[in-house]
This record gives sequence, structure tokens and C-alpha cells, in this order.
Amino acid sequence: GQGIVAPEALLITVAPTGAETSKADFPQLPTTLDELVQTAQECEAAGAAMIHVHIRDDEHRPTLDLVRLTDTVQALRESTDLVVQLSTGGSVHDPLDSRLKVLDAAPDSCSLTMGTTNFGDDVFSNPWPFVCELYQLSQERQVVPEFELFDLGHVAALHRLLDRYGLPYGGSVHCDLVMGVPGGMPGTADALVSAVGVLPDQVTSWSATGIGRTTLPVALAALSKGGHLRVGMEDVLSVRQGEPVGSNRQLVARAVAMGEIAQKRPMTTTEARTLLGLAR
Ligand code: KMH
Ligand code: ZN
Repeated sequence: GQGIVAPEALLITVAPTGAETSKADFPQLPTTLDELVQTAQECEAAGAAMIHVHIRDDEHRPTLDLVRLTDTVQALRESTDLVVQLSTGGSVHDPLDSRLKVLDAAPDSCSLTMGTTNFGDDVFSNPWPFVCELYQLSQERQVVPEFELFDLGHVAALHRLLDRYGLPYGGSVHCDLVMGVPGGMPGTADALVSAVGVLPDQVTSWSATGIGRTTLPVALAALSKGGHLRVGMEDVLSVRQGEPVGSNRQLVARAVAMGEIAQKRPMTTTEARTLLGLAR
């Protein structure tokens, strides 16, 4: 009969830190392990189900130090039920071999960017042989990749990767459209619709995030196209013009509110594991 349809579940991923913003410029940025754990707990309580992690050293500089990464994965597992995704993107200065070693920290998931992109005044380097090596390593180590798509060419590369090497560990294919990076695809509804329209058939879920002022147009377009959301201080530092983000929890809460308007409820961590093909 007629009635209220149960809301669909919305995966909210929080990317609380990133590698680009300095602690000096933005003291609210979680850079220590304690701050990260507290942020993770707050964001889980607010409705996030996955965390995309970049870590910092004692001077708050981005690092891919393996001991720290391993400790971070363990601390997040002990203090939350979030799906733990480590960034293999690191910062634009990290060498490719350190980025491959991230998988030694045995996260649930890892980011895997599908091609090189201009990144502001820098270059975020992801040569095809590196993409293939990282992908095969993720299959071997049983880590679920999240394919980061900064450009339409990255979507073409994902077709090529899946055709050549088959499905990821777990059998699900989850992508994240990273839009509005200066040098990547624009953070607009038109670009999102174009990219989503040509995703490989194997894709089982996708999220989107818009950098900076593109965050809201991208989130609204993603919701209307049936996508999931990534939010956090890695991607945006203002909630509106002139108002700095106070906490990652605030951005997760806003994503939950947008989802509610779209009649979607935040996905639980257990549902997220099922979605991503993570046995646990
Ligand atoms: N920090 C950027 C250069 C990822 O985490 O995989 C790359 C990045 C993507 O943030
Ligand atoms: Zn990242």
C-alpha cells in the first residue's frame, strides 16, 4: 500500500585532516593522534561510517611514517567502529614507494587515485604503472580500495584497470568523485552528472566531495543522483563565506541534515562494511 518509504541509507565518509592545511593556519585541524581519535568518535556519533585518514608528525607536518600509520589504525579500531581508510595519496611531496608501503599498516580500505592531476600549483603524481601496482597490492593484502576520481580521464582509467585486473578484494567497487580541485574536473552538477554517467558497470557505490566553495553544489548534486557523501576539513575549511569550520563533527552533522532532507538516513558502520565488501 501507500505510505512512507523507509529512507535509504547514506554513507558518510569523513576526511578530517588532509595534507595541505597547516596546523598554524588552522588550529582546529586534528593533527595529533588524540585529536584524531576524538574527532573520529565525534564523527561516528554524528553519523559517519568511514574515515579517510592522513596523519601528521610531531611538528604537525604530513607524514607516511609506517609506525605512526599502524598505531593510528589500531587506535581508531579500538576507539571506534568506523571503516578505517588510509590515504595512499599522502601529500604531493611523498614518493611513490612510501605511498605503496601504506598498505603495510593493514587498513580496511585505502584511497587509490586513478591518474595524475594538476593540484593547484603542484602535481599529484599517479603514473599508470603505479596505479596498477597499488591496485594489485590492495588485492593481495585484502584491502578495499576507494577509487579517487579527480577527472573524467580517471574514470576511463578505472574502466581500463578493472578490465585488466578484475574486481577489488571483497568484490565491491566503490568510487569517490573528488571535484573542484584546481586542475581537476569542476565541482558542478553538470560535471558530476557527466562523470556518474560513464562510471564502469562494475561500480557498486560512489560518493562525491567538492573542494572549497564547491562542497555544497557537489553534495546536493550527489544526493540527487543517488550518491554518497564525503565531507571534512581535508576538503573544506568554511561552512559559509567568512565562517571557518569549527570541527569535523559540524560537517558530518550538516551532511546528515542534507541527507534527511533527501529522505536518507546515515548508514551504520555495519552496513558500510557490507556495502564495501568488508567481511567482519
Ligand atoms: N593530498 C593529495 C595530494 C588521497 O588521499 O588519496 C592527495 C589526496 C588523495 O588527498
Ligand atoms: Zn586524502
